[in-house]
Amino acid sequence: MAKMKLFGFLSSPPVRAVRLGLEALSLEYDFVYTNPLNGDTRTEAFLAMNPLHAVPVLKVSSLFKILLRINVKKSLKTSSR
Ligand SMILES: N[C@@H](CCC(=O)N[C@@H](CS)C(=O)NCC(=O)O)C(=O)O
Repeated sequence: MAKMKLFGFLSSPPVRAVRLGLEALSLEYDFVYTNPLNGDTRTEAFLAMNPLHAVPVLKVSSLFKILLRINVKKSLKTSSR
């Protein structure tokens, strides 16, 4: 599975929250320094990932998305019992 990529900068509380979550789950990821104050979120490439031009953005593989979906469905099933 391709390594996840977290786009953001560490002064951003939402970016730090995602980072904490990834670290807590011991998930491997690459951190891609992306600072909205420098215009990094207004590039064509970034806007294709997030038209709202904000960080954090977590880029994951299609396989990870499928597994996440299965896990969410499983959790919903379990919590409705
Ligand atoms: N609702 C978003 C908000 C994210 C957000 O506000 N990010 C700020 C940095 S803390 C940002 O990238 N702002 C740049 C912009 O909106 O252009 C979340 O919680 O993930």
